[in-house]
Amino acid sequence: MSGNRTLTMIKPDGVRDGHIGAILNDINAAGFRIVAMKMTQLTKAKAGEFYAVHAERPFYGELVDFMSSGPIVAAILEKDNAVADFRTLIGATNPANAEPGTLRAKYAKSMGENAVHGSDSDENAAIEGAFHFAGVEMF
Ligand code: 3AN
Repeated sequence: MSGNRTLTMIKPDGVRDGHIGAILNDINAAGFRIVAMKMTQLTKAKAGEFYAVHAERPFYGELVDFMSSGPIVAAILEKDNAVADFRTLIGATNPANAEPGTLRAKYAKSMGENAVHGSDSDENAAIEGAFHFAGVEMF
């Protein structure tokens, strides 16, 4: 993937709460092109692998349980400056601190159940994109 792409997941809370359509609409309205997309459910093992960087953090077990608790929507998004612009669109990790109008301010409930994931670097965007999608699934 090029530096103009990022990986997002609408997390189990966002799907459970019926926000898939609204979140995708906000993503398109912010100028991102959807390059790849699927609805899927992570096993605990796959969720643990995705968040392996957080393995030593106290919330890791809770995070893995939550991320494997129901279906998610994973997507690769394309736009100039995709990683940074998408982090701006989703807002702070804790929705209580997220700027008004951001996805987490609008759709998230807590630090743990915060509705949307966005890659934090171009390097991780490429790794996370390949985690969810084969080359033939990227358009
Ligand atoms: P972000 O998703 O904003 O990049 P990270 O990378 O620090 O945040 O954390 C990854 C995920 O771990 C968050 N999206 C959130 O679901 C969960 N998380 C982070 N901090 C906490 C916490 N203190 N308690 C519970 N879950 C957390």
